Amino acid sequence: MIIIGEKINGTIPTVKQAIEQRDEEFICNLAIKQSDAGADYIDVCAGTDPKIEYETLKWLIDIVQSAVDTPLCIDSPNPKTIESVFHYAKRPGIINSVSEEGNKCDIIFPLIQGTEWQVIALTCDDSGIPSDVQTRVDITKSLVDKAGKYNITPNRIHIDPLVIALSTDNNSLLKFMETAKIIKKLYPTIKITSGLSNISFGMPLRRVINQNFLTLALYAGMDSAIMDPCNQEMLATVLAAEALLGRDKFCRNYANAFRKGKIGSKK
Ligand code: THG
Repeated sequence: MIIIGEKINGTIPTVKQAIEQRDEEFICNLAIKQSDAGADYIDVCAGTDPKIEYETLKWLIDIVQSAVDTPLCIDSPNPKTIESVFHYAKRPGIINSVSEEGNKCDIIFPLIQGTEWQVIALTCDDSGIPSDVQTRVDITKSLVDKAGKYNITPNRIHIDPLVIALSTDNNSLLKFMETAKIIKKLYPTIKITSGLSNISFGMPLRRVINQNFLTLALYAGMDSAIMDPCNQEMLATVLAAEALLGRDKFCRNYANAFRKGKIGSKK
């Protein structure tokens, strides 16, 4: 599974403080720790007031790139912000995200046309986040069609079906699995992605729900996830699930991660 490290996000209180204090070392450490833990991409999200989002995101991008070679996942709700910081990225990464909301597609797709950049596409539109499978599939089709006009092929698209909290919709995971199945049948090379913590909102023992969600979502064909790779329990769940699903020859990744102390070395 492709791991997108989530920890450089201004909505996390300690990161917000580091941003306010322009604490480069703190951000640098988060980049190195996630990269060492196995992050394939580093998500960078300013999470600030839109007025200072551009300068904050540029600052974060510069620090991450000075610390690690891991490609970025540029995370902003504002396509104009993404457009303005895009050229500071040294290597192709992932844009997080595009959707059917407003004019997002018209800005993001031309931006990555002819590049190796990938994009996370959320299944939402101007009427919000759908809770049913069919609307998610319909939005996916529309997004893939629009991307195709810029020669952006499905293998560069990660569909994020925007999982609703299980406490709000008891069929949330089942709908995620059904959505993933239909989308993969339509576009065999497309990727399915998700954040891993929305599912457990409002429930006790959130980590247990998150880990079980991860296992079942992997079985349903999830290809990438926005997660904390420094969370050893979560990383162990990824590696265990992949081994159990026959995606880890001789269980080598699982065994190596244990041997190197990436899993099982602390509680
Ligand atoms: N989909 C897409 N992008 C997203 C999300 C998504 N970007 C933002 C968010 N959801 C994913 N990012 C985070 C970042 C931090 C946390 C949760 C989601 C978080 N972190 C805690 C911390 O660092 O203190 C705990 C981390 C842990 O150990 O598990 O809560 O859904 N496309």
